[in-house]
Amino acid sequence: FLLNQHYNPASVSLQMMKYAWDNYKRYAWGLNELKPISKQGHSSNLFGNIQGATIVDALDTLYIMEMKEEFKEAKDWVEKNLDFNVNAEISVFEVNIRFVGGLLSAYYLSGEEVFRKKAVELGEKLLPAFNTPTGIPWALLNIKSGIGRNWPWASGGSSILAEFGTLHLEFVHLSHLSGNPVFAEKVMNIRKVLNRLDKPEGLYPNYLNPSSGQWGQHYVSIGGLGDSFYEYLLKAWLMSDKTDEEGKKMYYDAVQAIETHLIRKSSGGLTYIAEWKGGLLEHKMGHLTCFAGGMFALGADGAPNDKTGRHIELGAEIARTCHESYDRTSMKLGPEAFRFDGGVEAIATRQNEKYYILRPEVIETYMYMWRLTHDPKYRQWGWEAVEALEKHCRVDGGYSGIRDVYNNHESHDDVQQSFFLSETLKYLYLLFSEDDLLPFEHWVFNTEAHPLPVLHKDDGNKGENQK
Ligand code: DMJ
Repeated sequence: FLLNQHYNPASVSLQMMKYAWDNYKRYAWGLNELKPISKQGHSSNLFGNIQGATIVDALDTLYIMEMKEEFKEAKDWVEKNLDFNVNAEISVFEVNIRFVGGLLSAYYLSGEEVFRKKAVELGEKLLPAFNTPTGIPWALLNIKSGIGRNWPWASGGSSILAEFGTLHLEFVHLSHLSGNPVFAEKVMNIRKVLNRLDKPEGLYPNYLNPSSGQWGQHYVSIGGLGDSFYEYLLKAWLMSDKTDEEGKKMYYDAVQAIETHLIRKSSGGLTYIAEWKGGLLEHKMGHLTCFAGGMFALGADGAPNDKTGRHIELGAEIARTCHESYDRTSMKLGPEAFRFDGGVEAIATRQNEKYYILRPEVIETYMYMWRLTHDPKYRQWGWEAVEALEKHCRVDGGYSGIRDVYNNHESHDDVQQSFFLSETLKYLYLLFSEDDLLPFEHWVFNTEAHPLPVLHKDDGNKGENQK
């Protein structure tokens, strides 16, 4: 319906946000997520019984899109109902990126004290996760008892790189806003542990045991289990106004190793990032890995040894490959993972890798590439994604994921993920907006697309309202 009207693309993304929000409000208000086909709430065990994930994740998108009434109702809900005094075992990573990140952004954008208070209160609840022999936090924490543990499936009782490595930005801001150095100390210690360890070929394995301080299985990925660790090294440096030399060095060293050992070109000329399993390459790239195009381009400016051009080029090549992964499906939406082996390129071959759950990474990369190059193809590719989302994911009660993007008929998974509102729709809106809306000199986006202000050396302010 939206596509028949002569809206500009930014206002189409706004209308999509309104549709996602209104349906959430109507059928699942106060619950974590919406089931848009069954028209009821969806609860994920990632948040234990903390409620309202969609509300907190969506706050800053509502604010940025100037949906004032909706922002106000979301804020009222947070004030009255967001409660962390619950007996809940939660994922430290998920709660940090969605709840702490969402509250911090809402605070910095709106200046409303309630968000600062709630963010710090939640940050304090997460601190017992760091009570391990090395200070590498547990993946799971009961926020009432303070007892932590790791995912039972993780190699040798390990914590996960992308989980403990994706706390840095939020925890630095928690210290900044609370005046309590403990948060920043906890994440600086994670780096210390990592820097003491030998890294196979300069790569970071996905698994690290928090008791022994030793790597688990030597599996390396720039997608699931690894991804946002690399993102946070770069963004920690950018968020520090480029003073965090340690973060900078760790990032560019890691990219060097990734380029040498994981990045490959297919015979059809598509650049991809493979996975590494104990020295052997699996020629598979996840949808999650597609964020790396934007990351390489964002980091290009500071790349050592005249590598700026190479990093932008890598960003462009990854964007192109990920666009191909969309274009080679019937629905023009990308699969969860695609392969470069057995005679295929950028195509999912396994049934359980053919789903699309409203993920943002490809659109995120288009947004960075657009801002950094202004090549109009990125807006065009973003528009193709809008058309596909409207055609295949929009249902009567909101937006739903798809089980098989190669099929001609939609089989919906009946979940409207909270990151669809916090990331996918925000990145679309930014892709079609002017560059001075949340400019990169002043803001970095956490891995859930929540903007956090750069802590400038000289201004000593708290960054509020630099929108
Ligand atoms: C989000 O929660 C974040 O982007 C995270 O870094 C990866 N997974 C989802 C979106 O796909």
